[in-house]
Amino acid sequence: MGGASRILNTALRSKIMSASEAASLIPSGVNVGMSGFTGAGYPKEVPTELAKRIMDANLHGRKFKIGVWTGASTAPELDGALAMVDGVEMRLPYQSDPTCRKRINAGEMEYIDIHLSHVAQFVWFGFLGKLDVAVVEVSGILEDGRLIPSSSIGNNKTWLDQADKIILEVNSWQNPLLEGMHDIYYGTNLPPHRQPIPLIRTGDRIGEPYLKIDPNKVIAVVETNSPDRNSAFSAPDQNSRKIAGHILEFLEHEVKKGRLPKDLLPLQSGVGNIANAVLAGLNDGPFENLTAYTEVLQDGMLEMIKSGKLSMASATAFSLSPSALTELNADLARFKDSIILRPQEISNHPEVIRRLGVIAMNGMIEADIYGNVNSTHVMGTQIMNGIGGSGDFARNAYISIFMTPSQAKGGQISCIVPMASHVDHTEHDVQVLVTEQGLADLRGLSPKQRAKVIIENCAHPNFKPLLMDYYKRSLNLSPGKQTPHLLDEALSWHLNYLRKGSM
Ligand code: 0RQ
Repeated sequence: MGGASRILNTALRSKIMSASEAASLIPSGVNVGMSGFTGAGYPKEVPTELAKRIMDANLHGRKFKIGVWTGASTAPELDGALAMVDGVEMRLPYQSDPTCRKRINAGEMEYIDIHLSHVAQFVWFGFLGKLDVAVVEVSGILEDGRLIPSSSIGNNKTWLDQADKIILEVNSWQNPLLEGMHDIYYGTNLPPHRQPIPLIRTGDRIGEPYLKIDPNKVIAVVETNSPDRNSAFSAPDQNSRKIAGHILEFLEHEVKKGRLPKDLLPLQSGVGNIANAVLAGLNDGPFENLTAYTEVLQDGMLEMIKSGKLSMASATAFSLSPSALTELNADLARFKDSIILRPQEISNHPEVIRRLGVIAMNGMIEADIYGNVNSTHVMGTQIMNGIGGSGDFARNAYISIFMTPSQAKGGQISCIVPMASHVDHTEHDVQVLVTEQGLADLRGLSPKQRAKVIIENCAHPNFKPLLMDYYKRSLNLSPGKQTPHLLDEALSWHLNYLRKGSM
């Protein structure tokens, strides 16, 4: 399988063992920091072997659970396998796995939804308890023991530094040309000794291409040869294309007004089909020489690098469909100079995002008429994925844009509601809302002015009269006129759907 040639350090070569032997070194009750970010660079075999051990323990009446900390979402071999056997006591900071989601919403798995930029420093501060084991995929080990990172970095630097024990998966499927693409910054001291992050442009390199470890902490090295798993994007539908169109028109308007330069400012784009459609729109649009300072590099950005529209993309992970991944790997030398992968505390660093003036574009579940955004909870109580990096970017962006189709579940649910059933991004962090119906520019508007623009521009015609009626009656009857609400009605808006049994 050719993996051996990727482990050039003799001491670490002597620790090669099977995934099942390595998994047997992870006891119940520990916190495990795993690599993995949006389906890239996660360990492929040790978690699956661990899941088998957990199932075996369960069959013998023994409880076996661990804490699972990652960069962000992973894949069926990690989140899916461990959730299936009910092996996760506590999950953080982001997931998007259906089995995991089911367990969390059934109350069978604890989950902490954390801003992605917070995770590493919370671990360094000691806020989350002890990290016992790191299980990290790398694409190679140098003679001197330094590690060539894989297709995501996420929190790997922190896991390797903070864990007592390290298990490495060396995946020979990963393209050897990844070497040199990473920029690992080792300068994040703890307060009160923090220094400014010396990153001024998206393409700046401020660290080194390799991860450093204490080789004595390594308890196992496992050779693997398996692909990253990501699902394909669906072709942009009519709604996504309309949303993309509104955003492009807005950006052109901002350039005309002199509020954005002709080559815009660094782009951040969330995950999902709408985000990808916006990138496709930008690829066909008038803007040249664009850059991205984002956390995931998805298909749309790869297309933009190919076409020459995007000259530099900084991220912490790839999030590519299988066909885009094949294309990237076939031609990595060509893409290499335009891509930098960084630890997620740098890709999502508030200081850097604010300095660069990032244009943030993220999906949402619902927004209320005053501009509060729910990115995470369906009907207020059921987690979808998590806040991910959306808060890191929204709070600190030059312009923060949130987008969604105006309706969900075949038109049964309005994504514009009187009062958001859960708030991830407050009215203070949201400058623009977009649906296929139109765009609401909320800058400089008071809550009452925002309500009119949001209902008028973004709500679906099927819900517009209901929302306008709610707003007008609130204006008359609400005790406070700053952000008028009829609290009992606001709550029953969601309850009505729940009662109908449509959720
Ligand atoms: O569920 O597939 O079961 O029908 O939510 O909705 O419309 O496919 O949209 O894929 O863009 O996801 C907010 C979840 C949107 C995503 C969210 C249901 C809908 C469907 C998905 P079904 P769509 P998207 C960088 C930034 C937080 C993290 C983030 C997300 C499913 O964008 O996770 O931004 N964001 N990270 O039917 C009930 C509503 C609904 C609803 C949608 N109002 N009520 N259900 N749905 N609206 C990346 C990272 O941080 C890693």
